[in-house]
Amino acid sequence: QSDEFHWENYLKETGSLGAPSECFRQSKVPPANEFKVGMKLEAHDPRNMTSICVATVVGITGARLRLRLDGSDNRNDFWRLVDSPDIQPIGTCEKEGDLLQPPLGYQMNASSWPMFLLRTLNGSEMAPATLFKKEPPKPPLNNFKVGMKLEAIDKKNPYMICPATIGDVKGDEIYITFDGWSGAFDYWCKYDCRDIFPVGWCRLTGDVLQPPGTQVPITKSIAKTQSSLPKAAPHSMPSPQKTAIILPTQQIRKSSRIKPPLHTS
Ligand code: MLY
Repeated sequence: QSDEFHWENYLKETGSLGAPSECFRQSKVPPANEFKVGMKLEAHDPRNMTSICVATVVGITGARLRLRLDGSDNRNDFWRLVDSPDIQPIGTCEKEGDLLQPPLGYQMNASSWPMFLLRTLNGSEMAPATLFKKEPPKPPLNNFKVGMKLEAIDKKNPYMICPATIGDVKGDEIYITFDGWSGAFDYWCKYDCRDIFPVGWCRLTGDVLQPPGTQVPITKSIAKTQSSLPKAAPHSMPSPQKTAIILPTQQIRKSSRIKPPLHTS
């Protein structure tokens, strides 16, 4: 279909480049996802990272698992890569002399936890250890540059992976901006954050890549002309992505969604 998102065209249209895969803490070949819905594992409670809980795989999306903590409700699902250090096989906790904890917001009486645990694990399918992949090493340095494109998790809607641009770089931190969206979803993270991926990640893993937003026009990168200018005080110039040059394809995309004006006769 013609209005589908294609990185190749998009990079050309925006005059931008994808951040090199060596910039990311991700495997060059994405890890295989061999988990199945219904399998159980141990996971750090995202709302209380020091406690390790039982989780069930409730969905598979690319190299990620949609997880739900046993004893919790369905409104606190979270997503983890199969090579995330936050997940491990059932039994790991016990082997290390720890106890599996009830999740934050455990719905039943705390005294019922030991029996609940017994019942939830009894007869369940436990994900075998071979499905858990080793976390890739950190790249030694932050090599991201302003203007580079990538795929990034929208932390406010963590099932979504979206086209994004490096908006700023400060030491080990990078600023993730979402293409076509006004700043509301942007965030700072470490360069070795596991929530960001090189261009093409979703195509390789089979995860869903969202199309860019249509809130603000997609702008053509002028990073080259910027860097050739004499260095000015930081923040005295608009950042490259904020300089609006509406691209033809974006106009087409927008016009197909334009609502009729209220005063039409
Ligand atoms: N329902 C939300 C989704 C916004 C997602 C923005 N991400 C992709 C940057 C909304 O429309 O506001």
